[in-house]
Amino acid sequence: GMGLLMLLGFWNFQALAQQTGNPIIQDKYTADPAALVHQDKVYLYAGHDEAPAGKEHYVMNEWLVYSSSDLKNWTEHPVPLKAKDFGWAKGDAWASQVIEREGKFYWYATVEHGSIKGKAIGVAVADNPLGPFKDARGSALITNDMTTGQTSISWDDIDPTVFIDDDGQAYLYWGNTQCYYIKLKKNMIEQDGPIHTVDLPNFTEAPWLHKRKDWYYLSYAYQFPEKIAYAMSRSATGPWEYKGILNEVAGNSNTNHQAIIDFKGKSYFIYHNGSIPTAGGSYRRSVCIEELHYNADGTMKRIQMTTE
Ligand code: FUB
Repeated sequence: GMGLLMLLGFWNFQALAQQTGNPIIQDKYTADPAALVHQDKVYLYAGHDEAPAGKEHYVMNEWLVYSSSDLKNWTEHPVPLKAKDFGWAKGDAWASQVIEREGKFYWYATVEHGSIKGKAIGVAVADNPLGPFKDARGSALITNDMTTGQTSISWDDIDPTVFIDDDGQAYLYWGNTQCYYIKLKKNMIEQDGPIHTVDLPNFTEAPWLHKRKDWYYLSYAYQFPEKIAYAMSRSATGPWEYKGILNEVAGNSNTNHQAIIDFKGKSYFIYHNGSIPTAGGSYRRSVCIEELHYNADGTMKRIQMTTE
């Protein structure tokens, strides 16, 4: 009797572990997830944390791409983009996001600029979600010089999130300490109009813009160590109403960085933590996925993390 019960309990546990499978990538350290749903698959783009155990700073030279049709089994594909594929960049494959427009895939990515002090945002393009991606402009889309005066830091031009509204207008939000946004031209590689600033409580970095039903959501890394908080609006440009914390500090990592998607009738929150033993941590992070639930009023329920 008891033995059988324990065995059943063990099986249940195994099934759960397989189902959630966090962290979803365990043979490499992955950070700053961005996800794209395209033709019944999810494409996961992540920075590759390459810092050896004991090195407490970022070593990130390239991004990785994975695909899945069930969010359980992930296939890794060849390295789709490296920081130095932007000829004007010095390195640092920080946070990024990929979006499709008219059969082309545009990848907005943070890198360290080679000649303008500080971080910058480039855009690469491919004709399929796996790449290979190529620099679409030959120059940065956003550089530190363009936002000087807004903040005194050289790393405020990081963490792009891109979104195309129902009317076809594309927006790029980004920032560290200060959140910014611009409109993009239809070609997706040029700025259309001025840089705007957005003020959000305790904004650190990692904005992610998404829409569901009639609500726009701007989620972001909040304070440091980072929680994920969010605001809602009836438009892609605000005004934004702060709604609270969506996810707590994720185990053993100072940063947290989210992607939010709908896939096959469910919603998901994709993020990173530092949970891989024994070297995992702030500079050796791992991507995880949780189901996300919305309330009837459009607000999002707090994420229940299945690993720490
Ligand atoms: O991974 C490098 C930087 O750390 C990202 O750009 C930020 O969002 C934070 O995760």
